[in-house]
Parts: sequence; structure tokens; C-alpha cells
Amino acid sequence: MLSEIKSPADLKGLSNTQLDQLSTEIRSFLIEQVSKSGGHLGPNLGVVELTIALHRIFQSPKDVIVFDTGHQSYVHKLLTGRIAGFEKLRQRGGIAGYPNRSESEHDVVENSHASTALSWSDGIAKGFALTNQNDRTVICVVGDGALTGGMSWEALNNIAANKKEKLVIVVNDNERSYSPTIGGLATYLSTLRTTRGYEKFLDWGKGVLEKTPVVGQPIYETLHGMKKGIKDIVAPQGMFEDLGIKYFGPVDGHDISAIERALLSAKDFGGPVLVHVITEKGRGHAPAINDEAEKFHAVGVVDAETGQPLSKAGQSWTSVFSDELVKIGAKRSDVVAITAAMMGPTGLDKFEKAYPDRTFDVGIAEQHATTAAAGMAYAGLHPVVAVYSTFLNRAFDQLLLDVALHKAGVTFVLDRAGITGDDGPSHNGIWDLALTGIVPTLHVAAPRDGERVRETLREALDISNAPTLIRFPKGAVNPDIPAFERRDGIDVLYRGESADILLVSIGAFAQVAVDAAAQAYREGVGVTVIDPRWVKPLPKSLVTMAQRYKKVVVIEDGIKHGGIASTISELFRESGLNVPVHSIGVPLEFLEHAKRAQILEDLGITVQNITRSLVTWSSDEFSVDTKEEMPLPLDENEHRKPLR
Ligand SMILES: Cc1ncc(C[n+]2csc(CCOP(=O)(O)OP(=O)(O)O)c2C)c(N)n1
Repeated sequence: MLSEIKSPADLKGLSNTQLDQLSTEIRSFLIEQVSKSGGHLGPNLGVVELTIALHRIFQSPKDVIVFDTGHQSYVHKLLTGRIAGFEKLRQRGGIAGYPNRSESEHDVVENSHASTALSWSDGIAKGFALTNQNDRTVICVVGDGALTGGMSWEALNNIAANKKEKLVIVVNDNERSYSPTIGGLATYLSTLRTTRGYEKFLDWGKGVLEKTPVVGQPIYETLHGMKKGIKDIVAPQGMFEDLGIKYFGPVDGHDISAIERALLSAKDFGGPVLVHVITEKGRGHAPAINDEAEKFHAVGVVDAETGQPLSKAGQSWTSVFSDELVKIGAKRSDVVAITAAMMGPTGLDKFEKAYPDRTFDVGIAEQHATTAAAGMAYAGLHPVVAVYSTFLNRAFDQLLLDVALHKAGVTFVLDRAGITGDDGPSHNGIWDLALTGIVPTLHVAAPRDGERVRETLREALDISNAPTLIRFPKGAVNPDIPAFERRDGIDVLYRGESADILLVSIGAFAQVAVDAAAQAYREGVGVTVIDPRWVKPLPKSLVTMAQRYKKVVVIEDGIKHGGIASTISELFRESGLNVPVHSIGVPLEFLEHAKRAQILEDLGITVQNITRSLVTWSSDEFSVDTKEEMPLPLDENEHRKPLR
């Protein structure tokens, strides 16, 4: 049946039996395809019936369906004619893992950062009203996890103020973010979930009281008049209704007819309305259901039947950090850990296990995490805020003014820094070096290997009068690259035979830099590779070192614009050093989803290409008159490092 669904219109005439069959087929298809490519399996298995119902009741794209975060939009993609794209899900040439406007007119919001959908929907609904597009409804599908984000509450506050706004908010409540959703809201939703709906209670009360002679009917009427009071006793759903948003629910999210009834009432309501739908993450797939930790929120390439990974991953950057923090935690009782709903993915799960009282999951609330960390530092703790690089973007103001202005001893650990690739433009961690470069008092480290993660983490935790930040990439950590020597904190990784080029390698690109230097040597070009480890503030000795070289080249896993190369150029300019600085990094663009290696290839960040650039740049005409008189920064008796 699935192959016959080319557009939402094909869903309309289907019988209940056919809809059940379609749901089963969609689940089998998702399990098979997502297991091959990796992706958000659990969330999508949970929204099969909900998405079918949405597309039967509403008319997309006339009616606009906005998915919060967008990781749960696979079923929507299947129902809007994109089945073929799943062959290469999240790969170049295939469909994206999130909604994507270039794929379909049914996709509206591409941002994969959580808690934005209510604001988008509010804006679209207001836009439709002001442009006389009154026949269009906006439907916002938001998870209980995404509801913990501050933006969701800012939006609700605005939505509720407009009693006529044609906005249907579908809360997809599966009780989980990655792990169980935490906090007061989660507790509140769970109360709504578990208490008998008050409408049911009223029906029941009516039945009972009507059978009670004389006093029954008046009592019922009095109770009905006190509707809200009863409602709060039976099912305390007052919060949404007190805000001014009509509440429907809870609805069984795997019963298409029940969801459709609720959506129809919501559609006709004529004002902002919230439909509370209860779903099960990982529905219909035993390995997902049995995954207590994350219900297969996001899987890599796995065996479709068992859900087990097909290849054994090497030790990850995340686990190096995770293990070291646990060790530090044993000696330092002031060290606490904070995650924004990503305990497992950031590696804080081990810390939580060892020190539950010192670990805080704040929900999808990076801004709160950052400012709360400043507060904890004030109180005498040293918080470690572990987030993905891309999600720190959201907490920039808090980092700048709550943490850095107050010189708070908070350490940020950014995982997935640099190009991540397959999750598309909004998941790349390519902005952090540029963003943090303009934050006074902040120290930033970019460790090149596991040993340097451990080292810089300890150094960071020793700084209590200023914020520190460590960034490292996604995936398996590369073998350690020992330094030839360390000068003023700068590691020399490869010594060139002549002073043609000083290659400043930032973070995990070190191996590529060393390999390119080795190849350039074969072509007669002397390249010395250094790794400053701490890129903010940059050691002043970098200037002394660079004086001797004809060219300086900087390689970094982040946008070139405002990145480390540009900071180094400025440092040289201010120091009066006239050495050209070339930059290898990411251009100022949004990068479409593809494998990291493919993107690096496109950008020319390969050993071969960098070697070619080094050779070309070394022969460019340029000379500095004073060069000969300048002190040689490196020991002349040392020869270049043997080729490996
Ligand atoms: C700002 C931000 N922080 C963290 C994430 C990572 N993340 C992706 S999905 C998710 C959980 C979402 O939970 P929920 O909204 O309930 O959706 P579900 O997966 O349960 O369907 C998180 C934390 C994100 N996308 N955006």
C-alpha cells in the first residue's frame, strides 16, 4: 500500500483496515531503511498514526504542518511522495534527515534546533490572518521534550493572547526527549496523561446523578457550572486553559480514529487549541522498545532485526571526555555536570551514574544551563556544561554576559564541533570558534587527540576565575599525536627542514596537517606544524615563532570568517609582523547534508589538496627584509621529524 501513496490525497478514501495495514508497512519500511543509513528511528516509529491522521484531516500544503526539531518528519516525507529518497536517507543525493524546502512544498521549517516550532507557527498564523488567507490552518507538532525549551514558552505566551488565532498545537507526548523528559512540565503532562479526562468524568457524573432522584440533576448542574473547578480536581489541565489555550485530550496516539476526532474538533474550534496525543517512542520495534536508555532516538547503521550496530566503533572523543570527567569528579567535589537533555550523547551518563547529586539534566534548555552554571560557579561549584557545538549558538548571550562578564569558572565542553555532515546545515558545529573568539575572558581549547582532551580538560578545571571551553569533533578519536616539543604551551608536531611555511593546526586536523607537511617535504617545501592547543587567548610566542617563516597557514574545522586564522592575522598585524596568513577552513555557507569526508573533499580539505596549496603558497613571491635578522624560534640543531 505504501508505494501507492504518492501524496496526502491518496490517504483520504482508505478504510480503517487499510490504514492499519499502511501503518504496519510504514513501520517495516522505516525499520529497514533507517537501519541501513542511520537516523531518528524511535521518534518516527512513534508518530506513524499521528502523521497519517494529520494528513487526512488537514490539507497540506494549504494547511501548514510545522514539525518541531523535524527529526520526526520521516513519516510525513513518506506520505508526501518521497519514498525513493529513503534509499539514501541523510546521504548526498538522498533526502535530508529533517524537513527541507528544496525537497517538497510540504516542508516549511528546516531548522533542527528544538523548541522553535511554536514561534514559527505563531508567526505563520498571524501572517495568514493579516494577508486574508483565512482558509489556512497552522498545525504545530511539538514533543514533550521540545516543550521544555524556553522558546516554546515565549511562543505559548503570545499564542494565548490571540483568541482568534487558527493554530492547532499537537503535543506529541512520549514522555521522552532522548531519555525521559524531566522537570515540572513533564510531571504536569504525566498528571494529564494518567488522570481520567474530565469530560469522561462529567459524562460519568451525569449518568450517576441523573439516576439520583430529586437532587441529582441540580447537583450535576452546579458541578457543571463549576466546570473549571472540577476539571482541576479530576485532571489538572488548568495550566493551558488558564493561559487561554483550549485543551483536548489526552488522546491515544496510535488510534487513528481517536486522533482524527480530536483534530476535527480542534480544526473547527476557531482559536488556539492544544491536542495532547500520547505516543510510544519506538512503537512496533522490540529492540527500540527494549532500549531503556534512548528508545532508539537516533541510531547508526544497525542490523534491522536486532538493532545492533553493524560495525564496532572505535573509542570516541565523547568517551575520552566522559571517562576523564568521572576521574576528576572523584577528587573534586566542586565539579558538577550539566546537560540540556542529552545525558548519553554528551557522555555525562557515566558522571551521572557515579555522582547523581552533582549531575543536572535541565531539559532542552541551553540558555538556562549556561546561566544556571554561572549561578553555581558563584556559589562555589565548578560546572561543566556539556553540549553539542551547534546548540551552544543558542546560549551565546548567556555565555557572553552571564558567564564571561562575571568571569565565572564554568567549563563548556562542546562535542560534535566542526563539520558533522549527515545531519545537514543546522547540525554542523562550525560556528563556535568564531563566536567564542569575541567573548572576553573566555579561554578556548581545541584538543587534537584524546590525550589533549584529558590534558586541556584538567587545565580548564584549574581555572576558576574565568570561563573555559573545550571543543572536539564527532566520532572516533584519532590516535594520539605526540609533540616533538612544547614551547610556551604550543606543541611542535612536525619540523620542516627549511622555514618555508609555519602550519598552525587547530584541533583534530592535526594528522591531516602533519601528513600534508610530510608530503610537502617530498616536494622540497619545508613545513613546520604547530598546535597551540589553546586558541584563545593565543600565546604571544606565536608571533616570535612565525617571524622566521615566509608564510603562515592556518587549518581549522570551522568557518574561516572570524575564525582562528583571522585572529592570528590580527595578532600579527597588531604586533607589526608582516607575514601572509593563508586560511584553510569552512567557507561562510550552509552545508547541505553529506558525509563529512565528502564535504571535506569538496572544500579541498584533504592531505593531497593541502599539500598542493602548501607547495603553491611557498613559491608565491613574498619576502620580508628583516627576516634574516630575526631570532630563530626553533632549535636549529634539531632536524625535521622523521617521516612516519
Ligand atoms: C536546541 C536543541 N538542543 C538539543 C537538541 C537535540 N535533540 C534532538 S531531538 C531531542 C529530544 C526531543 O524530544 P521531543 O521533543 O520530546 O521529541 P521526541 O524525540 O521524543 O519525539 C533533543 C534533545 C536539539 N535538536 N536542539
